[in-house]
Amino acid sequence: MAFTLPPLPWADNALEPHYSAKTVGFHYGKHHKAYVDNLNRLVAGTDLETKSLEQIILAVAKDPGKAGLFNNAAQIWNHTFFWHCMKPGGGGRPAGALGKKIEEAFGGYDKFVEQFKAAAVGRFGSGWGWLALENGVLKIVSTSNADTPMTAGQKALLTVDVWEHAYYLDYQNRRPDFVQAFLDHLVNWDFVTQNLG
Ligand code: MN3
Repeated sequence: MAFTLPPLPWADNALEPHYSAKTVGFHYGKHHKAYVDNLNRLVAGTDLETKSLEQIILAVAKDPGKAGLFNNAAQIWNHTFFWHCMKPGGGGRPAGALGKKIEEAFGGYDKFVEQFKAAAVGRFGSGWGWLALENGVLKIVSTSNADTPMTAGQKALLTVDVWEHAYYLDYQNRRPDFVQAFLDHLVNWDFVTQNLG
């Protein structure tokens, strides 16, 4: 198998009560795993078998004939990144240099929260909300379905999955409540700092 399902950075019940073991079980154990299984099937016997996930994503992003490859590769990358964006006891206002950078970029932490929520909650259908870096500037963006900032030349710093499978078991249709809980209780700002480099 060319690709494997990477381990979670925490126990499956570690994010409770904000993100349940049941959601993690389906989201990671079924959805994320399915993207890995699909990609392995799609690359088997092709020259993409030996490429990295990032290489595959960038190679097929603009090729409509390879949407299946792109969707599965990008979803593997997005999900692995998303798990690391959360930690038990996370969330809230980030401290130190990152907090200052966010305040300067968005006019305060509350303004950042407002804009991040608007992007994540306002994404019609399935997709992702992101904090990303473009030419050294912090930006909030949202992407549709499997789309991922690297194909737009942006470096991902933080993401929240707003596909229904990400929150429906815990929050049903209340996407805004999930995004709020993500920001208040789950964000791993240490990981965001690492991504800033
Ligand atoms: Mn998902």
